[in-house]
Amino acid sequence: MKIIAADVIVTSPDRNFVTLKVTTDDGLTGLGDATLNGRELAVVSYLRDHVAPLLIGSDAHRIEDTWQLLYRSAYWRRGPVTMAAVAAVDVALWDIKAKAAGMPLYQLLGGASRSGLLSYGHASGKTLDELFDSIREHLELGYRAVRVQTGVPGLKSIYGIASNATFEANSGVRYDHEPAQRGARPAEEDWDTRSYLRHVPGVFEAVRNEFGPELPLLHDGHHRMTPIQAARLAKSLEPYDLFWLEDVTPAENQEALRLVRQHSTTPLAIGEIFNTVWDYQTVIREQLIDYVRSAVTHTGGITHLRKVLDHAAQYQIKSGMHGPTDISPVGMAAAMHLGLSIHNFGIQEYMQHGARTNEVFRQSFTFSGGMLHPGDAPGLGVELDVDEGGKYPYERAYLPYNRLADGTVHDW
Ligand code: GCO
Ligand code: MG
Repeated sequence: MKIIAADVIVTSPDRNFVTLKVTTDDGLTGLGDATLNGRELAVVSYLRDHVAPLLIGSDAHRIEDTWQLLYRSAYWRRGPVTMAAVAAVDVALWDIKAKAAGMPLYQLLGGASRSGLLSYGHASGKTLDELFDSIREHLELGYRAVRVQTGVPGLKSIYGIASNATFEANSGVRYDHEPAQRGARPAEEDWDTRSYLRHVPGVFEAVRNEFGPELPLLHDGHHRMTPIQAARLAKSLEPYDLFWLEDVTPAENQEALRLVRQHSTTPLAIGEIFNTVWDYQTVIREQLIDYVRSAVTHTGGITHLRKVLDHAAQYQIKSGMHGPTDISPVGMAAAMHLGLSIHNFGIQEYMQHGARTNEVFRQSFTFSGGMLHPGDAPGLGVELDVDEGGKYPYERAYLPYNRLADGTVHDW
């Protein structure tokens, strides 16, 4: 089965998405997600200029060999652009192989290990009242687990909060659904770690008082703390029994989590900006985390993320795959098939795409009673309507960045 075309499709229905479509000589097609939020066109060039020419004429069945060729022959390994490009090829080839077999992909990956995937949504509010309303809305949608993000007194706009009038006026999209803003330059936000650390425990206390002890609650620190600040946060949230606390420190320094572990039993999740198993080497081997946050899209595809998760399984570390709106429906489908098949599934992030996106990407998955299932269509179960996608050309968009009160740039 020879590859005869590898087309890169860029579409921006509610936001920018980059999709690789691989076509074989027997007429099968496979899709792979290559969306890298705010840096989309770098991956487009990597795929179009450097990868597609290598694929033409090669055997679509040789997934592992293709992965190794793309990873090793580049010489310049790893990094988000490279690994998103490799992931797109990998997922497209898995899609093709499963279609050729006439099976949903999870069957090829070993079959279902569970009936559905527990998923969590993003509840947020600038005030407690807004936050409680948002949690109730999520419970009404069926979610059985929610991430809780809240405004901090004194800070104008903050990661993950629904109320951000400037953003909504500019982009027309709720900030909590889409932090990347269309425009020529990134939006500037403000940050103060001490105010945040003072405020957050009281928010979780109020949420527990209102919604009781059962509901799994998650929180994302979004890379902003030093190791000792992160340890303090994890310790102060212990009474509220979090499902996980995510990205407490910037991800580059894996050893930072040793300090957090020494001080707290709050479960930790990390890895949405990791690209390979090497980024996890210390945190998995030293059991410094409880959940692997990588997306299939940013970690070299199913072939590589499955190896990361198998490594994690040896230490009872579970999956918590990244699933914000910047993971396309193709990337979400890949995550669902992988999550259904592995033993060490933990939870799946699921934010829900907009109506226009769902018109461009026709999908077979279901979401019912808070549980996702990829569906039983052969392959990934996603088809891209190229004509519909063509109505929405690429628009430049950037993720925001942070400055402290004195003007210092801070991690976002
Ligand atoms: C999450 C993430 C996202 C990222 C976004 C960046 O936990 O879902 O932190 O909200 O900020 O994916 O592109
Ligand atoms: Mg996150």
